[in-house]
Amino acid sequence: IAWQSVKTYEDILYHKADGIAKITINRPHKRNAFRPQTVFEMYAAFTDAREDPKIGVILLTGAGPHTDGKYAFCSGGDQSVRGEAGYVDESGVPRLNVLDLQRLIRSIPKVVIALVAGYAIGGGHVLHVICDLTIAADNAIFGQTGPKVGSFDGGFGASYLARLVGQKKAREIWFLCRQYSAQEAMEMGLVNCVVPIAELEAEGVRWANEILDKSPLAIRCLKSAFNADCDGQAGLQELAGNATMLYYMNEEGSEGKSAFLEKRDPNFRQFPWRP
Ligand code: 2NE
Repeated sequence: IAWQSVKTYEDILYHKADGIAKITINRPHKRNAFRPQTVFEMYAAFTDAREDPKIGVILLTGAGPHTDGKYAFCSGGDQSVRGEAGYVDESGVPRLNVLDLQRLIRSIPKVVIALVAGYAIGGGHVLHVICDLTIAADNAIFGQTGPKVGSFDGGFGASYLARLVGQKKAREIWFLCRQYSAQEAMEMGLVNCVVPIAELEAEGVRWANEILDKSPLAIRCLKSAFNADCDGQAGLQELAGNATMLYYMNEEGSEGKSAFLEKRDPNFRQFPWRP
């Protein structure tokens, strides 16, 4: 696949090719831990991919290996910039802006696939949990560290994780802070498949291409339907927003707008009351 660089960032790489966007966290010296700047850049790249009608699938991955030979997807918040009330950006403001990114990944009406090589730990683990699908390399290592390092993610990081692996396993993951192999992750339903590290990206592209052959509107509605099951009113808003979009796209919805603009009464009697 002939990746084209979209824009140069400090902490991430952003590429596109043939309907696929690829966002790579590029801080291998920190096991791809994110600082606020990293998250701002990821948010911008995800927003660009969302707005691009040619893009249907977004791959999220981590650069590597580092010079010590180790791989990482992401090791969570950069503890070296953690201040009194979050992770401190260059202007000195502490924030937890990864929570905004989590919501964007979850609600973006395209398929987001995490490609995990090496560590997916802490807030980095939550990022793969949020993605629609996860393809793990055989060297992937999964785990939460919050209670060990004085943090926790009680949002999607706890509740959605429990939807994936069940309550008992999710509590084990958070309360014991163990690390799990790719095979263990597969057995607990945390990932979709495990492939040799050398095949990770190619497998991601293969899955993306299978998805790109499918109906964009069907995938869009399915994603929001899966979200609606867990996301309360925000989930219903997404699902209903798609219903509104489809209504705008058909003749019956357009009749209301046309009648208003043409200063006439709408003729809704021409449309059937379907069973
Ligand atoms: C990821 C892990 C298990 C890797 O271990 P290992 O032994 O392979 O590497 P090492 O030596 O620990 O790390 C290599 C370099 O990366 C830095 C380290 O400090 C080290 O730097 P140098 O000594 O070479 O200079 N590094 C790794 N992770 C970092 C991090 N998160 N922040 C800053 N520097 C990091 C091992 O490194 C590990 O356990 N990392 C910490 C994982 C962690 O606890 N993450 C934060 C969880 S809290 C969170 O992410 C969060 C949240 O809970 C809620 C909201 C937002 C964020």
